[in-house]
Formats: sequence, structure tokens, C-alpha cells
Amino acid sequence: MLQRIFRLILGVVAVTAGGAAAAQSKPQRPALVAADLRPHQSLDGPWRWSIDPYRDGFAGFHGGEPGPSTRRWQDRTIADVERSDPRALFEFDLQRSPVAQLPGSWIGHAPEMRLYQGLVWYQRSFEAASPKPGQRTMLRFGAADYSTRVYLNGKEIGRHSGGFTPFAFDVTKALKAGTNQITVAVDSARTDADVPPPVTDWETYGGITRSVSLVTVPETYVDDAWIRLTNDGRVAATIRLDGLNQAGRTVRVRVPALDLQFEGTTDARGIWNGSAPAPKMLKRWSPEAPTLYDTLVEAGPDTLTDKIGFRTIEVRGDEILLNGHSIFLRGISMHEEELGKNPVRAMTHTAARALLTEIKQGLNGNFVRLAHYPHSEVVTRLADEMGLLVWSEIPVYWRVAWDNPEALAAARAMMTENIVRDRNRASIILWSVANETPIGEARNKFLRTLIGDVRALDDSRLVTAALLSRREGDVSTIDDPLIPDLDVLAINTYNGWYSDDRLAKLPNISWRSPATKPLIFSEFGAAALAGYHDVGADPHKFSEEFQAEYYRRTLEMAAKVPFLRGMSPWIIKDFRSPRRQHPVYQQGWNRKGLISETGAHKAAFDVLSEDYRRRAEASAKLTAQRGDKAEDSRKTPAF
Ligand code: GCB
Repeated sequence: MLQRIFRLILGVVAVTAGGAAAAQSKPQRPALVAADLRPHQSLDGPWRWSIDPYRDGFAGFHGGEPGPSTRRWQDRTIADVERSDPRALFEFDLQRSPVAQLPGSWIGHAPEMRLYQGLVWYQRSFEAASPKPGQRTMLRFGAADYSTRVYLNGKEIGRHSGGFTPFAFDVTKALKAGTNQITVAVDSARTDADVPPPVTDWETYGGITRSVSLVTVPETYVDDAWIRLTNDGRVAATIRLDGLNQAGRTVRVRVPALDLQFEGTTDARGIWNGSAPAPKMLKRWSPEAPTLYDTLVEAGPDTLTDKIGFRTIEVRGDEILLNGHSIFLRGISMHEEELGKNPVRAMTHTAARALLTEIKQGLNGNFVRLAHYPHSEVVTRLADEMGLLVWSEIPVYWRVAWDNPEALAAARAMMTENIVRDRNRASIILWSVANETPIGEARNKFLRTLIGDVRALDDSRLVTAALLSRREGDVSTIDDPLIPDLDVLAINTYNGWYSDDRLAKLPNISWRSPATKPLIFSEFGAAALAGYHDVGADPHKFSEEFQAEYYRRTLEMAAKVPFLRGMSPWIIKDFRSPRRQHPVYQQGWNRKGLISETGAHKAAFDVLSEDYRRRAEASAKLTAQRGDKAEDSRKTPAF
């Protein structure tokens, strides 16, 4: 298994060559797991930026190498060259271009950037100390959307494709003591070979959308560490070192608060796999008690620290068991888009907390579906801390080029990067491989490959996909050929919104599933413009009353599905979507939020909140009864 896991990491991760379409498989190194908690030098803040709609920076006008007048990454002070050489010609000068604060999509840089799609160049300088012997410096991007080339001091140091996962380059040799210049080309254009393909139902948010940092590590360091509680009650660790001394090195895992310590020796590939019985005093992570433990991985001069929660997640029949007990997922879906009139996908800690608090406290939720792509690590860490279970997914969305090996490589790369980044997050219980994809042989094969990858990379979580169902009259049937491959079935259903069903009839719809497996309604929803009311007997679509009634009736229907184990209706907040252009109700926003883009609660918010309050109370009662029983059994003398 282990060998497979690391072969997978070696085999499919795309740090790609070329533009948006390229998806060449190369090793993802470094992985730099938990980089956000390592000491680092932040490169966030002011960067210069300049558009390049015809990509002149990449090619001359006949398609060859770009000349000096358009090559954006040259390490020269353009103004100085112009001063000293009257015949010098430049058609750009990043050093005198406007300034933007990163991270954050370019759509907020200037009003005319609002709808820009294509290539944008970024540049800044920074000071670096001279590299110390025995140390390496990595340049890490939390994410850049969609394809990126990075240049340091006039030289290209690497490329990445895929807009939502981290990537890093070893820049030890390319760094200078003193002032360094970094230039980054980010292209938001996507082709059919990309994931997601060009058509989606959300804003693209091109640009450098997550933090950029320089991380210094010992020459041989802990590049990947995966630590979890196994179903048979052990704390297991899978560690990979990277560096000249990666083989035969002692690696120790310590959880000081639990007095837990175990160690072993890496093999030739730098890999060690070990485990120890979970201490009795371990408090399992749950939404009600999201206990996290400082966990240290020590290997020679390197210590990697992470905050890790320990819990189990399994399926038994049609139930989902968290720490051995059946749960109902009281959730909602969420895009990575902060509250406000003009979001730029700058998901700060404060922005993430505001949204997750609406879910946890406002809705009485215990679950969030992070749609439709890997969200910022800020969000998944906060979910760990606040106690929200998470569904994590990659944008294998709608019309993927199922027969195109490049699309498959892109999806596999993104899935791998997502899992490697986040498999220490206790909050994440579900990896989803696809959303609303049309059934067909090529698609089934594509998705089965992804499911195989997920299981090889992480056998401790559940695999799902948001599927579509078939409706005949009042009967909806789940009959996707992927059912046997999934642990948890998930259905997106929009009866009453995309159909003209009368809302009063929605509770009559019943659900059939051929498998004894848990079901989640991964989406249902109706749009409403906050503040638009229709108090008539038959309220119009887009009114708050329609949306509230839609929720009431859909929840009534949901309450009758015996194997339903959770839901994540669509969606917590109105979000930008270029597909939504009704001038009165939408104005470029998908209005299915339970709150508006600025945070106003719509009437349906309280409907869902009340349903979840009742469910939460019922489940708390069960837990209390369980507690009483455990208490009783402790009191009973054991004969
Ligand atoms: C869906 C999609 C989601 C859309 C939503 C809608 O089924 O998964 O991305 O935004 O419907 O509003 O239509």
C-alpha cells in the first residue's frame, strides 16, 4: 500500500510544462506538507502587475522566443537601461507598473480587470539572507489560478497547472544574498483538457489567490507526513524525508500532551511507516469537541509541527459512523468567496471565520461541502479548529474531456495535491471525485481511476461523488454505474427550482437506491434576491418566500428518506457567476445563497437553521443517553 501511495505521488502530479493545456506527469517535489505552519518569509503584500492578453511575453510575433522588448522576466532595471541606451526598446516595465496587494484575484486590481481572462504578469523584489550551508529554501505558492510560470532573478524556476492546490520549488541555488527579483506569469485561460473545463457556474478568479512564501528547511527534511487514528485504535504515521540523508534516518513522532512517542528508520526512498496504540487519554476529535494535538515529527535537524485531531470515520450499512457512532451531516455548500460586494477570493482567516460561523452557529451545522475545488488551507484548518466536518472535492465538473489523457492527468494531479496537503485534517471525512458528470463508459473509467488514486493515497476516509438521479413521476432513482465504487452516495437535486413542480408536491417524491449505502443530498436549492418579497399564496421564483417554502417542502421530503445521512444544500452565500445574468434578480450572481453577498440573511436561512437545531438536539439526546449507559456500565461491577 505504502509503495503505491508514494509511487502515485511520484507518478501523476503535474508540475506542468507549457500553458493551460499542458498536463505532463512529473514528480511533485517538494510537497512541503504543513508549510503554512513552518517558519517562513512571507512574500504577500504589494506586487507590480501588468496584463499580457496576447501572451507576447511567451512568444515573438511569429511564434518563436520572445525578444528583449517583451520578455517580462529579465533581471534588469528597465528605466536604467532606457536612460543609458537611447535606442533601447521595451514594451513593458513591470517595475513601474501599478501595484496590487496579493494574495487576491486580479479582478479587484482595477475596474477594467473585472472580466479579464488571460495572462497577467506579477513582479516584486525581496531581500534574502545568504543561504546557510545545510539548508534549503523553497518558494511556495498556496495557489495560483490557473497555470503559472515562475522566474527568479531572470531564470525560470518552474511551472504549475491547476488553480487550487499548493506548489513549491527548491530555489536554494537560484536565490541571491541581498535583493532578489521574482516574476510570476499567471494565465486564467482554460481549455477542454483542463479541470475544470472552461464552462462552470462560478467566477474564475484568475491570479495569485493564496499566500506566497519562502520556507527554509534543513537539507534533509520532512517533506510529507501523514498521521492519523486507524479504525483499530492506533496512531499511524507515514513519513517521507527528502534530501541527501533521507535513507536510514531515525524519525520520531511525538504528541507531548498524550505522552505518545514512537519512532523508526526510513528506507532508501526516505519513507518510514510506523504506529503505536492510541493512548487511553486521547480525546477524539468531533464537531462537538474539536480537540487538536500539537504533533511533532522529528528527523535529524528537522522538526515538523502540525495540529492534528484524531477520529475515525467509517460506513456501516447505510450509516456513517464518526468515532463509531452514527451521525447525520447537518451541512451546507460553500464556494471560496469572501463576504462583501466585491470579493476577490482573498480567503483570510477572518473571512473564513465569518462564513464558517454562519454555518456552525447560525445554521446549527456540523458539516460543510467545500465546493467545487480544493479550498484554501486557511478554511480546512479552521474547520479542524471550529469543529466542522468537511467534504473536499476537485473540479471534475460537468463536461470534462473524458477521453483526453491530459484531462485525466490534470485531475489526478489535483486530487493528489489536495489529498497530500490535507490528509492530516480531522475535519475532512469525504473526498469527492466529481460533480454532476454525465454517465458514459469513458467517464466511468476516468472516475474509477480517480477513485483508485484516492483509495491508494488515503484509505482512512470515505469516497463520494455528487451524482444525478433519474426521476419518473414521484419516484427518483439513484442508478449511476459508479455506485459500487463509492462509500457514500451523493445526489444533487433541484426539483421545484429547475422543474415546474408545485412546491407543495415536493414531499411526495420518494427515493430509491439499489445499494445499502448512506446518501447525502449534496445539493438542493432555490434562488432568492435578498429583500425581494412576494407574500402571495403562490410566491414567485426569486422571492425570499419562494426560497423559504422550497426549503420547507424539500426538508419534508428529505425527512422521509430512511437512508439519508446528511445534506449540504446549495449554498451558504450568493456567489459570483458569469452565467447568471437576469438583470433584475441576478446581476452576475448565483442567488441560491441563504445569505446575500453582503451577509443579509434570507428567510430560508431560519428554515434550515430550525431543522438543524431539531436534528442537533435529537442527536445530543442520543449522545447523552449513550453517555449515561457508559456511566452505568462503569458503575456495574464486572463479574
Ligand atoms: C449545480 C452545480 C452548482 C451550481 C448549481 C446551480 O448542480 O453543482 O455548481 O451552481 O447547480 O445553482 O444551478
